[in-house]
Amino acid sequence: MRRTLLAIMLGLVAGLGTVLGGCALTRLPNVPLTLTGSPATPPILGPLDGTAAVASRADWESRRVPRLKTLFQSQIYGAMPAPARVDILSRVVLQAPAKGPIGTIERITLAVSLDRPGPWPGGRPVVDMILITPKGKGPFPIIAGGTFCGNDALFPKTPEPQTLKVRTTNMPLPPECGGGLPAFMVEAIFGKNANSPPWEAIARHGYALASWHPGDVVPDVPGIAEPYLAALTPDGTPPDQRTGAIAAWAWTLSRMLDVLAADPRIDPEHMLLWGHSRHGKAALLAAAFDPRPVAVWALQSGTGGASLDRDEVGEPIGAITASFPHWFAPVYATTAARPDARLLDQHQLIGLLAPRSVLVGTGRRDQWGDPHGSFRALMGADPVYRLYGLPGFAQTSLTKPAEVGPLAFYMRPGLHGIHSQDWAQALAFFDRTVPKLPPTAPNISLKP
Ligand code: GTR
Repeated sequence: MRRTLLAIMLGLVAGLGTVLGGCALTRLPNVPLTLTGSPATPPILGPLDGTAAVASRADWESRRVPRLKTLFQSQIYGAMPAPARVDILSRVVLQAPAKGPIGTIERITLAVSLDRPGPWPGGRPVVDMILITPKGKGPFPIIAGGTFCGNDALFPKTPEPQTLKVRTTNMPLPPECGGGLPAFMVEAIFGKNANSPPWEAIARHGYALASWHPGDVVPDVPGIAEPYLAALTPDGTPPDQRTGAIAAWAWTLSRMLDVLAADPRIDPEHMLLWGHSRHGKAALLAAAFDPRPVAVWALQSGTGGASLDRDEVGEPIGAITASFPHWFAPVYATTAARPDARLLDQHQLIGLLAPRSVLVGTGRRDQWGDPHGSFRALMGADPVYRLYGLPGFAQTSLTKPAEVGPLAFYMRPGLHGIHSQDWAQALAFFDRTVPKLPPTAPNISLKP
């Protein structure tokens, strides 16, 4: 009882902090509508760390891609955990609404096998993945990603809550997700889709959705995350390159794709990733290391995501590594005061996704997320796409996303959050850039 009261009080304090933070943020000014800042450096095809400039697409793939993957691990995100076997512990069909476009809602609980036991209950990471498929037979293209408050928050207004017991893991949720802040306030501050993607609209566009809580694998709390990170770090990794939480979450996304790719209802050729903010960083990193996602939508992913870091516009490296030391390899913090020691910037991460589709979303008052730095990161990645004979980043407006090519950017009004218009942009982008199978059910249309 006392623990419950304590949890409620902690939730209220966290909730109040969020409200006050949200109120302070509403005073942030808009960023300009004309681009500011310098081009991304180093040039993406230029010399890197003593190696010669990239001469061709084959040269990019055989020499530069492996070098960049090594450097992103050793300089920023820490060592990626090794691929691992995934076991399906259970599949439970949850009741789907009878009306509307949803066919099934299912909870698939996965366990990932590691070489040695770690601090998770049972010794290995267990993930509750919610899979929502449209009506019809499929196979469906799938959009996969994590949400901040996990699966309980996915169905806020469902009339049959007892049928939607969506969590089996005992890993903690952030305190502000424990009921401290009523859902309507979360939506008012962080947007209608802050915790719950618009799964009906997604299904109407013909996509399945896979959702999970990244805290199931690494709790998003400095200090508390460390034993989990230590357990995921490959043997022999230098301590300053231990796996960071973003790398761990990215690796888990790949383990989810392992399961989804083997599911007959899912089209393995059309798997897409999405993520907001810290989870947008993880979605980009996952696709940089895993060739299977054909498209990524990163919303307000900022520093360590789709924004350039070297210019220190938006969230500085010193600030992000002080607040969230568990997200990155410890070595990343040491470059905060030494911009010259940095070999990389985030346009090179986006370049690793070529030739696949990338949509970068930003908010005009989300200065911390650095909208202009994200636009310049896409410009910096463009030459790699051109090696593939693609139009690259064919966009000049900061607000109107490109209508051709695999790279696009948008800047909507407002702050940090996930609004219906963000998902509308993402679905329009996915519909445009990801050719889908013809619909298998007569009642599903692929267009809005
Ligand atoms: C902020 C952090 C950002 C961003 C954001 C989020 O506090 O500074 O880098 O990731 O959290 O994930 O909502």
